[in-house]
Amino acid sequence: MQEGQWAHPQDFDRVLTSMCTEPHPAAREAAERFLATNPGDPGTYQTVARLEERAVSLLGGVVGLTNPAGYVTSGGTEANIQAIRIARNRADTDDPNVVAPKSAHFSFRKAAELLGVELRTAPVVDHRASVDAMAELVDDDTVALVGVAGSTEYGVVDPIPEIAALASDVDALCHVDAAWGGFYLPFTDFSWHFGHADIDTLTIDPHKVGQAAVPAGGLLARDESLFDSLTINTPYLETTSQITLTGTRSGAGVASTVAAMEALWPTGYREQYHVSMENAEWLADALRTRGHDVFGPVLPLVTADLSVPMTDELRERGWRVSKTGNGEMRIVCMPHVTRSMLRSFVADLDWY
Ligand code: 0PR
Repeated sequence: MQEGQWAHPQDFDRVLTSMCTEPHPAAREAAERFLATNPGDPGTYQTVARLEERAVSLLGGVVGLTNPAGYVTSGGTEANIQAIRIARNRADTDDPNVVAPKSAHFSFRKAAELLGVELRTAPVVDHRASVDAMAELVDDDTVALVGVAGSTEYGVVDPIPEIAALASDVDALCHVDAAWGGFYLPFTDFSWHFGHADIDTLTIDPHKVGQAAVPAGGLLARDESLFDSLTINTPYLETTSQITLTGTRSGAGVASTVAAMEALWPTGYREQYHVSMENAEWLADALRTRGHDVFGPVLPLVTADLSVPMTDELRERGWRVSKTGNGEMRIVCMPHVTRSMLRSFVADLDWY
């Protein structure tokens, strides 16, 4: 591991697909310091347990909660699974279903399969959830409605207040997936969090736009009692119960979340939002000028109808690019994506 191909991880300088990014230097340093700590055993690892409380409090400030409940998960997948688990465990039905837009992340399919919940997906309009279409799918066995704030493929924001109102009409919980969008959205006019709508749980991932180390996801709830139905007894630990999905957890993720957020919230994240959004707008213009059909940016993410051979050629040249389910090229303007990177990307497109 000292030398050769394993000595260094990949550079980010041609990565246009990832929703992870270079951690903030303070996050990197904190992650290393807390590598051998386990927030899954807070009785023994008390320092990291206190840091997790700090992380939840900082995350609460981002998502409009004055008295936040939650924990640092292994990522958006765990947070989404746990949110659906809460909804399923609280509801009084043998045949639970969850209603989500088709654009919801595939982690909800994992949740449905694991939890024995039917996932009903509603058509979208312009890539956004249609509340009318969701309303057609709800019934007495609906335990949760999902809205996405910053969708994986197109970066759009669903009408969260309307989805929350529909959830409350059918006595279901409302979960918002802001795993990717959560650190960009505070600087927009969108209604997406606990302060804007009557939502119950929310996913926001520090290891994405939050610039913490991997793994660090976040699950927040409007009230601590929502976690009651997840309690599992842990008789031989100093703390005698757990509400998390995994047992041993990453102290590095927790510590780096606090370090990144203390360094960046709110000024650094605000600047990053503006830089990333301007980059995405610049790229969208450059692609439109070249005759491509472009969607976005709503948040810093652009899709365009680039041909498959073109995508293959770009990959040959080292660009990490991916495609949507509809075959469009998708470019995620994460903090590591700079204007000069995009200029050289467009220059390679012009060569083609
Ligand atoms: N919710 C949304 C809206 C997401 O975009 C993602 C992941 C998740 C939940 C799940 O989060 P975790 O992957 O943390 O469990 N979206 C990206 C995707 O699936 C994740 C990703 C990140 C993929 C970095 C590649 C990569 O290099 O495309």
